[in-house]
Amino acid sequence: MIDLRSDTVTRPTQGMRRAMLEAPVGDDVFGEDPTVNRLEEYVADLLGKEAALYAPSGTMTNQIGVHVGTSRGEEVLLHEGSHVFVYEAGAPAMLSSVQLRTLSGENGVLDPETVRAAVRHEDVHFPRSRLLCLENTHNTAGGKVYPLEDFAAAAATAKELGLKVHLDGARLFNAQAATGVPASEWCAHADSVSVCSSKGLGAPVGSLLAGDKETIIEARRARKAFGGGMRQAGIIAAASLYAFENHVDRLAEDHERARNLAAGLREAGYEVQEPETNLVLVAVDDPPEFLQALSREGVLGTPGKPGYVRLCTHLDVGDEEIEIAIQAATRITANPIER
Ligand code: TLP
Repeated sequence: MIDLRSDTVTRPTQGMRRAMLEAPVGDDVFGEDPTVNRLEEYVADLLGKEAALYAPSGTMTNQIGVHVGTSRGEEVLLHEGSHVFVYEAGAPAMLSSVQLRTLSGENGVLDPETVRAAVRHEDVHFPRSRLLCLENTHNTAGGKVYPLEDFAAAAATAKELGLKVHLDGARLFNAQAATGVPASEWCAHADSVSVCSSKGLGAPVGSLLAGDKETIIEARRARKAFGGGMRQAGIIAAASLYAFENHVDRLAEDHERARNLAAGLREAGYEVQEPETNLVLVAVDDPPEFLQALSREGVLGTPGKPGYVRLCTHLDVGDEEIEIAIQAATRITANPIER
């Protein structure tokens, strides 16, 4: 099977496994795991933040970001297709008792005026608007980069109106690879930033939340409350550290393969959104049926935004797999699915 469902499906490389085997460990709840401490410092530096916190998943680091950025009963503004809203099982309501207000914007980008119009004025009837969540790259938009200027403008408007800003940067290094803009440039406009080592960077598990020292002290408490305090976590943190040290630059290869996949599918007659990073959105009449047909041909994908399927390139697919995937999709167009 050629698995293009997500960049989360990768297996640890030999080098990564060796780093895990050799990692010095300690009890991280006591703050005594040298590998976790090294990882947190490394990522904080990389993102230009004072501190960072290691956690099991991007969902958890996003939810910790929501938790430390809000109080009970407040409102979070975010794009209607954002991961925090669509794919996190209603966690902001469950874990932080906050309300979400979704906004529209092309490619996951929020116009500053849309943000301004959504911020509530002080009135006893209204929840207080407290946090703006932005996502880069934007998953449901098809891996679109949030242009730095637009990001800075939305964040500046939020701050002017007294809101904090959280960045879901699960694939932030894909944005860096696609544009040459250092990840830290986006982070400079956010109070908290979540990044994942388990997406394109290829680690088996692990995300980090970065921010100023005070934010991360609070985040550490929230991580414990959410059940994310881990003990000899260095054994897995070593994989994340290896991923950040070795797999950031190679993301450009995934992007090139995504472009090749898009070109091949177009040649086969599909309508494909031009990928900016490693996610390819293909328009099909009936996504579930198409995915079934594709899987019978040995290729896996997932549903994308309505009317699209998503195919994702990653560390475990090379040029040959991309070629095979194109051939598989071409066979399906040659034999239209019966309805
Ligand atoms: N996204 C997964 C699925 O949950 C949809 C995927 O396959 O793309 N933020 C963004 C933008 C994400 O895409 C994801 C994972 C997360 C956060 C959550 O990360 P995990 O899976 O570590 O909780």
